[in-house]
Amino acid sequence: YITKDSRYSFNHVIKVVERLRKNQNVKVLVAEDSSTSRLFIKILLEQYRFNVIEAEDGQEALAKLESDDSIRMLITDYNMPHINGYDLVRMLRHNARFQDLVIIGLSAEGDNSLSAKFIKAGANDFLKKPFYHEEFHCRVVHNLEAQEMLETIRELANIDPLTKLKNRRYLFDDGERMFRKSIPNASLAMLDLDHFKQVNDTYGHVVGDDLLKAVGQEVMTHFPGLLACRFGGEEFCIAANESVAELMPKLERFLQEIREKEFTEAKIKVTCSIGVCGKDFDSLEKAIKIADDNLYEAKRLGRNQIVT
Ligand code: GH3
Ligand code: MG
Ligand code: MG
Ligand code: MG
Ligand code: MG
Repeated sequence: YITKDSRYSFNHVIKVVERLRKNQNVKVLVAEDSSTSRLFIKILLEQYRFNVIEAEDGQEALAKLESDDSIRMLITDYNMPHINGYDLVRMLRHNARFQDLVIIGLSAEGDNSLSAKFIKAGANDFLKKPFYHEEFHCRVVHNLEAQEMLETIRELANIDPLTKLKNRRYLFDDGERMFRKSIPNASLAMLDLDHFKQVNDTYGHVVGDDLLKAVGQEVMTHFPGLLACRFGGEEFCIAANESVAELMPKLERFLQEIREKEFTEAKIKVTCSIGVCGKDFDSLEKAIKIADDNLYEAKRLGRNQIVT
C-alpha cells in the first residue's frame, strides 16, 4: 500500500503509518449474517490494523454496541435476520449515546434508493457489494477522520484551553438544558478570585495563568458531578443539580482550601469570593444574575466569603 506507488511522498507515507498506528485503537463492529462476507470484511479491516469484532445479525450488533462503549464504527449489512441493517441504524440514531458512532451500510441487493434510505436513517456512508477494496478502505478512513475532526471541533468549542474546565459557551448550551431540567432542585454559585489583578501586576501574566490553572484544578476536584466551568477571566461558575443546602458545604470547603493553599512556585496566597443562588429563579440567566449580585455583595463586605 505504501511502497508500490512511487508518487507517494515521504509525508504521505508518514501520514499512512500514523493512521495505521491509530487504527489499532479503533474498534470496528462488523454486522453481517453471511460468514464469508463477514470474514472478507474482517480481513480487509485487519489489513489496515483495525480492531475488529463481529455480529451475526442486527440484534447481536445492538447488544454488543449497548454493552461496549469503545466501539467507534459499525459496518452493517442490510439484509440480516431479527433486525435488518436499516432498522439497526434507525434505532441507534434515535439514541443520543450513539450519535458519534461511524456507520457504513452495505448491501448486495436493492436499487440505488437503498443507499439514500440508509443515509437518511443516519448512516455516514453506504457501499454496494461487491466493492473495490481500496474504495472500501478510503471510505472507512474518510468517515472516521471526519468524525474525529467533528469531535475535536466540539471539544475546542466547549472546553476552556487554559484550565480544561467547560467554558461559558457550554454552560449556556448543554449546561442550560441540564440546569433547567433540575429546577427547582438546583442551585448555582459564581466564584471570583480576590484582587487577581495584583497577582498579574506582581508576578506577571504567565504566573497568573499558572495560578488560574491550579485554581481550575481545585474547582474540578471540589465539585465532582456538577457542571463547573470557567465563566470568564478569573471567574468560575458552578451550576448544580442539587439544593443549595447540599452545595454550601462544598463551597465552604473550597473557600477554605483556596485560602490556605500556596499556589505556584512563587507560593502565592489568594482568596476567593462566592455568590450563591438557591431560590427565586426559573432560568439559568436568572440564577446567574442573583448569584452575581450576591458575589458583588461578598466583595463589598470585604471579600474571602460566601453570600447567599
Ligand atoms: P476583585 O477582588 O474585585 O475581583 O479584583 P480583581 O483584581 O480580581 O478583579 P478585576 O476584575 O479588576 O481583574 C481581573 C483580572 O483578571 C484582570 C485580568 O488581567 C485578569 N485576567 C483575566 N483573565 C486572565 C487570564 O486568562 N490570565 C491572566 N493571567 N489574567 C487574567
Ligand atoms: Mg445479509
Ligand atoms: Mg476578581
Ligand atoms: Mg473586579
Ligand atoms: Mg472578576
